[in-house]
Amino acid sequence: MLPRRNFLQLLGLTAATLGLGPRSAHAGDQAAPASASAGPVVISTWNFGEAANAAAWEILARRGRALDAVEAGARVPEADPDNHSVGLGGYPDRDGHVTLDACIMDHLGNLGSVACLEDIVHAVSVARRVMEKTPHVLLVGEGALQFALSEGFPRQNLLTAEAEKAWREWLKTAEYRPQPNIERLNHYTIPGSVPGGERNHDTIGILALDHDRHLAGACTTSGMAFKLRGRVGDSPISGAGLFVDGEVGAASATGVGEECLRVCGSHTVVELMRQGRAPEQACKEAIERIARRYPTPRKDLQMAFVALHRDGRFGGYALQPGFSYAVTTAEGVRQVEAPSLLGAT
Ligand code: SD4
Repeated sequence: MLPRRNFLQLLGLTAATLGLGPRSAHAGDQAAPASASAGPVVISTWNFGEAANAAAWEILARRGRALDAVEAGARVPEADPDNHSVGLGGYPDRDGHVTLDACIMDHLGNLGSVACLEDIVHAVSVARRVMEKTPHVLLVGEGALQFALSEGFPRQNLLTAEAEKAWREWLKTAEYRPQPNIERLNHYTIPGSVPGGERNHDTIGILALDHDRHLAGACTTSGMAFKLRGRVGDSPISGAGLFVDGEVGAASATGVGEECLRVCGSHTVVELMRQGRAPEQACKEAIERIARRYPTPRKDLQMAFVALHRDGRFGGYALQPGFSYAVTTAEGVRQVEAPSLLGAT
């Protein structure tokens, strides 16, 4: 009988292609040597992520857990009324209700999520309670609210005057049309606002690697502005808006959640890393999978992924130009403009 290794070689398979044993290097690994960190690292979607990263870094720097770090980071935009796609101040659904989706996951596959949660600012913390205090992984709507209240979370109206004004303005045409990078524009309330300007914020996907080399991730959002009542996006769904595998890496998504859900986007990214792709390359291939559905390039929708390998490498990739993510390491914080599939066309 052939030794197992020779048998696999006969089939053209290696341990790395099977996701076994040490990962072999992919071309992308050499292509992006700058995107690595030897120590702890936290990355989060969009330009506002720096504030979230700072909260996460405080925990990582004192040798705290990645899980605590991503929760602390995600709570920053949730509490920010100027951020119109997360938590307090999020744009409502078309009937005027702010509904939140959130998810948190650790390196051991522990997972908690809430979807369509109303009246509670810190959806990510409710998701963590679901993970730690229930035998379930996902609570929705009224049940999620009742659970949150029973856990002592304060009830609060999340519809700010500014978000309500934007909603009433939208009602005049009531046209539901997701736009690329709307998160960077906030054009409903900040006329003339510059993409990437300081008051422009977005849904957050945040991934961290701690001193113990443990990974965790969180994702929290109020979803697409003026969505149909009851609509749930990718953010609270494991494998779509967020996925963490402690043996491989973590990934998170932002953009039009329906596109991500169709391809189980974050799971795809992690599986590609398992097969040896560098983080950026893994994100690129997931974006290509989304783009392939359309015979002509969709310039009107944005979808992006960020990924963090357990060895400290990270990367991101978007469908459209205009997506950036914040990276914090011991060297400090920086904003990385992600490459995009349609950037050159
Ligand atoms: C959703 N993916 O609910 C979220 C929204 C988002 O940047 O990420 N916006 O579809």
